Amino acid sequence: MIPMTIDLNEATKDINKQVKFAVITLGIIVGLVLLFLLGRWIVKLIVSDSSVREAEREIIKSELSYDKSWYLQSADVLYLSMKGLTTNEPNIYRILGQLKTKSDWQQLISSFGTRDEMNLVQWLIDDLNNSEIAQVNNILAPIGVSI
Ligand SMILES: [Ca+2]
Repeated sequence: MIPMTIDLNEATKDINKQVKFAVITLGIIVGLVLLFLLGRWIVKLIVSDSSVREAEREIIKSELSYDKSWYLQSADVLYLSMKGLTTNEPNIYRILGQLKTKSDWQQLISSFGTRDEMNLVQWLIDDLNNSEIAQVNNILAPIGVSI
């Protein structure tokens, strides 16, 4: 038998169920995306921080060519040179060219720390193209490091 009237209560319940289902599904999808982004951010931070700490451990204080403020100031200049759409490559080459020892490089990495979830090496690789990275490696070669 085909019912001749529609039970409005039942129809409303059905729509409510569908809306509820859609909201829950959407909630789960948004939750998973947020979890993925959070996870990626945490992994990035851990990777960045562990290499900064590794650099810190290897610093030989007697092989530092400048006082602490120089590294901090240079780290700030490097950050400002890379941050944003454009990049000031001459600034980068000039500062890296002033490093005289491997400890200078490690102290610079330490002073730079993690900025926007990336350490100095990650920033350089992220910001420079291949020929600029090659140029940086040429500059760093005499002190025995590369990016
Ligand atoms: Ca940039």
